[in-house]
Amino acid sequence: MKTAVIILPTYNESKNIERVINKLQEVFAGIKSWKMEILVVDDTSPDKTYEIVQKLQKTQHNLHLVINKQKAGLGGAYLRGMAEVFGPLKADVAFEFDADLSHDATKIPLFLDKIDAGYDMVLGSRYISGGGIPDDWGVYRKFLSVVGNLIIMTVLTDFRIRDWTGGYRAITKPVYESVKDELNSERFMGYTFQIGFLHKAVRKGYKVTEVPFKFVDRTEGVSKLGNEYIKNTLLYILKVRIDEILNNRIFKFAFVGGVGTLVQLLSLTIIRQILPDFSLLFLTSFLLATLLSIECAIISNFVLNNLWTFSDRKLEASQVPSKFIQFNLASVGSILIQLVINSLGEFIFGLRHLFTLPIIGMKIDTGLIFAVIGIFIGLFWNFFAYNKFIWKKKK
Ligand SMILES: Nc1nc2c(ncn2[C@@H]2O[C@H](COP(=O)(O)OP(=O)(O)O)[C@@H](O)[C@H]2O)c(=O)[nH]1
Ligand SMILES: [Mg+2]
Repeated sequence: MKTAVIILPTYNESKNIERVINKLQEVFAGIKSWKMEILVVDDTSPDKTYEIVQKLQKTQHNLHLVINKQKAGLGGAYLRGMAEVFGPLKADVAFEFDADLSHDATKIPLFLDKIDAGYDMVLGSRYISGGGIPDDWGVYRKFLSVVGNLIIMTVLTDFRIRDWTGGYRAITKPVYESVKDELNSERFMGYTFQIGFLHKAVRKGYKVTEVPFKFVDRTEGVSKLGNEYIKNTLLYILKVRIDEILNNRIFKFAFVGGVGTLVQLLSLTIIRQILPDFSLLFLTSFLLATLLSIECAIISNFVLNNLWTFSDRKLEASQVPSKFIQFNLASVGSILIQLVINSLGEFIFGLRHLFTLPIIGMKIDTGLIFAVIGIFIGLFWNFFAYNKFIWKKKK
């Protein structure tokens, strides 16, 4: 039989802890196909929450307790708890659960059903049908929670998950194992832990789903959630999103292409200044300078793509000469593609004026349209050729 452990992080929850534990045990009584346990992670609460737990442990044998000497924040408490749950307690699933009775324990079997159905992580959600936030929350708090989640979804461009900030979750061991090392840092010790954990799990492709529940405000004790949470969350999502964009292969490819264009323009200017005027049959100094500047751009593209865009598939020194020739051929291919498309446009439509852009007065004609189409198809070809021939995925 599989084991699930409910982790209760506590800091000054002496008025709630016994009721939560009793409530959980009541729900456990109805669960037949899982072995259910509880782990309280207390940061030596000044109100001695841990002493109440120690007293309950005398009669409840599925109740465990970890005491941190120092206050480690919510993330710190959960990481400590999960290390215990998936280590010594040898469990399959860890639940995150607030000790203040805000989370509806009767939903636990629904979480377990989802895990049994093959999901890697299940989230308690206030923002899907059947879920909810308290009616008596002030406008500001409702706004913050709803808009906060919308901002997170937008910045992370992921709308499949509706409740990113909730603290009621079931996590399977593989998710924990693959995410934990990236979270063991100062930055994730507070409430940012929740969004950081979920974001990493989603990006690694784990199957995540939501179960609705109605959030109930705590009646005893105080919330430890502060304003720094809002700031940290915003900083976190912006930072990871920028990182993701900068690390995107298409972005790098486009950036390297832009650098290549600059290299080409600059080298054309320089070469034309140092090259004496000459004309040999078809080869003029202008044509030679143009060809040389294109080659400079090709070299720049080759080097930067190798070191950056495809750094994960970097070429061996011995491959460089033949791959460089292939790279040149691919570039010639892209020029040919553009020539063909431009010519087709010219033959089929002729050079026709279409419209004039307002304000800047630029004339748009069919030639320009086909040039743009040609450039895009050429780029598409380049990216395809790089992926398929030059920096082939290593097997
Ligand atoms: N061990 C530990 N638990 C914490 C810490 N901060 C908050 N908690 C617990 O985490 C849960 C959620 O915190 P709470 O203040 O209710 O946050 P809110 O529900 O978002 O307002 C509660 O059970 C708290 O006692 C901490 O630094 N250490
Ligand atoms: Mg709470």
